[in-house]
Amino acid sequence: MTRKLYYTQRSPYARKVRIVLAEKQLPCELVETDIKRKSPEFLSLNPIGKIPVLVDENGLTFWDSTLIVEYLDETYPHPPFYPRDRLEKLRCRQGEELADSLIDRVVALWYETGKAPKADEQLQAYYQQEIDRLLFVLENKLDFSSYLLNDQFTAVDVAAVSGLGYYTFRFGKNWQLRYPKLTRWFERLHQRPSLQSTLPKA
Ligand SMILES: N[C@@H](CCC(=O)N[C@@H](CS)C(=O)NCC(=O)O)C(=O)O
Repeated sequence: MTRKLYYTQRSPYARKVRIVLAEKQLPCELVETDIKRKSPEFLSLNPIGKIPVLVDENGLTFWDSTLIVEYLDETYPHPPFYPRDRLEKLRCRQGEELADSLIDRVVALWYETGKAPKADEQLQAYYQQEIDRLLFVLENKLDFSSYLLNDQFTAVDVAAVSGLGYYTFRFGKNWQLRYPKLTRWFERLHQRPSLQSTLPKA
């Protein structure tokens, strides 16, 4: 059976999984999914109705990007995206959660920006403030290490670069004027084929 990922091309959550699949060199059929009109087949895979959803080569179904990344890492340990030490792994999961909340805020800001007939400016300002606060936290994480958790490319970097990639795709590169360490980290990560092959497209 072919491994399948239900996704949308621009989704930053799905991009987390696509980066990990590419880094681990795991072939996967990508199934573009209409999340505005969800098919009964798709809802039978994920009753929450969100992408990404992974159906593995044995027909096992997983959803939620973080759980899929963890499943892939445990099943195909090379290269690793979580530390093996229990407490270090929890710290990594926590960092990933922080980066996921950046994704949540960027997606919410984009949604609010395009809202007809009029966006709620107060809400937009709130999301923007939250994004700036989280970027500052991430910037400070690069004070003592070359990646966000330690000196290795982990699930924290995967989630954060997917979030920042989506922020850049929707709102441009202005954030780079304020966050020099994140900018260097972002540009360095984008030299990887797994990042280049998963860029969101207009
Ligand atoms: N916590 C979920 C979030 C996934 C998510 O929100 N996906 C969006 C697309 S970027 C979605 O499917 N939205 C459809 C909906 O909410 O109806 C994960 O990490 O997988």
